[in-house]
Amino acid sequence: MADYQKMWADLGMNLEMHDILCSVLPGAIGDVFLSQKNRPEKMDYFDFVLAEVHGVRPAELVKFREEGGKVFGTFCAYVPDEVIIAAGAIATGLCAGSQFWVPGGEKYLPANTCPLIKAMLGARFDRTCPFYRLADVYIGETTCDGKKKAYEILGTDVPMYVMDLPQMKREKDVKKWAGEIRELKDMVEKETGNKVTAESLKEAIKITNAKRKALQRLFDCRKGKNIPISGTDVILALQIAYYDDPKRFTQMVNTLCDELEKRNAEGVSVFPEGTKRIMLSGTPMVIPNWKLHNLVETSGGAVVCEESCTGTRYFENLIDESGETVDEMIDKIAERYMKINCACFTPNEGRFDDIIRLCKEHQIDGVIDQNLKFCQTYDVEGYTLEQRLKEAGIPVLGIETDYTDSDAQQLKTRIEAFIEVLG
Ligand code: BJ8
Repeated sequence: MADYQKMWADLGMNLEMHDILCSVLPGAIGDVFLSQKNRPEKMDYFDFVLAEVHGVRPAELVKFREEGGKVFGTFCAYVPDEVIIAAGAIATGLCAGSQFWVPGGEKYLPANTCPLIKAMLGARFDRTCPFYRLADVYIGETTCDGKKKAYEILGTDVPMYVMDLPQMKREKDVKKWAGEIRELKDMVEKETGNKVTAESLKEAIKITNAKRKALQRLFDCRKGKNIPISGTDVILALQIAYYDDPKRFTQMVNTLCDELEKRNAEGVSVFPEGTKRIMLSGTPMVIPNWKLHNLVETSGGAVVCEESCTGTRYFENLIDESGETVDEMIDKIAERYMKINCACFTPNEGRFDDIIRLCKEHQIDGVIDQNLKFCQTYDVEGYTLEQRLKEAGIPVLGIETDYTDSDAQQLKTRIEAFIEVLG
């Protein structure tokens, strides 16, 4: 990584501790990404963003703020970036996927809390992540109980705004979410001093829909027998989606897709013929959590689909672009976001239907349903998911894990055995 010491110091980061975090990154990139054979050339952009993860994009955000711009940090796929973009601000993901931040979070939270939540608090309070320093306002949401309560603690250190997400999907719930988005708009307008107009919101919807279409195209490239890209590379792109400039990201994903479509036409695959096609479903895998992808793809499988918020839940369903007034557009935004099937909702039948549909579309041989330790909603939902997949004749392996490597060998053995019985 280039020298960003001054920027990090100016952001009030703990430089000593941050150096430790940065020192492990080159090794991880080499082991997980660069060691893969026959990678698409256009992954070079995503490799660069990863290598400079705490440098290039934070520097852009610093400049944006110096020019008077506001940055909003988000933690969930339900929070609509459109409203933030329409107010001339920047949205950046803040979910944390490294064990490095977990002990810091455990100073504030019970040990039996989901690692994603513990890492969120560790990243903020240890002052080792520039994105957490750069966001002017954090936007939380009432999804799982752990996150809700953690936002109260974060709110002691940073301006925290929480959206009240319904837990059911009746018509009145969609209306309620539209009301929450209207209030978010008011808050963002007040913070930025900019008005969200029909023109700016229409443009923002076009920007995010284009991003969704590019990601759908990327996943479409993985539906045929030929596998032009590893799941390990795809998960990296999805993780970067939460941080990068949306227009640039869309362009880079489309450029990657041009190469992948060419590879498919020419039969260029990153895996030998007959490699078992795996779907990873469940809790999100946020940067830098590549643990399961790496395990599956070094155990004889290929990940060809992710049903998660770092997967299809992030980009499926476009926003209907027919709205003309701000009010109409907010209704359309709410309708689209309420189609995301998170296990925080009850009932959540749509998620089972989605997974079975995706299994067919991606010609899946087996599903690995991953649950981050202590995530109750996905854990409990795993029971019904398993039943549904069995009824549909799709083999499934349930896995519970965290951000440590302590279970890696045991998981590898289980994954190898699962792939072997897929025949
Ligand atoms: S829409 S999946 S991004 S809430 S894994 S913190 S649920 S205990 S991340 Fe999520 Fe939004 Fe749902 Fe997606 Fe809680 Fe579970 Fe941890 Fe989770």
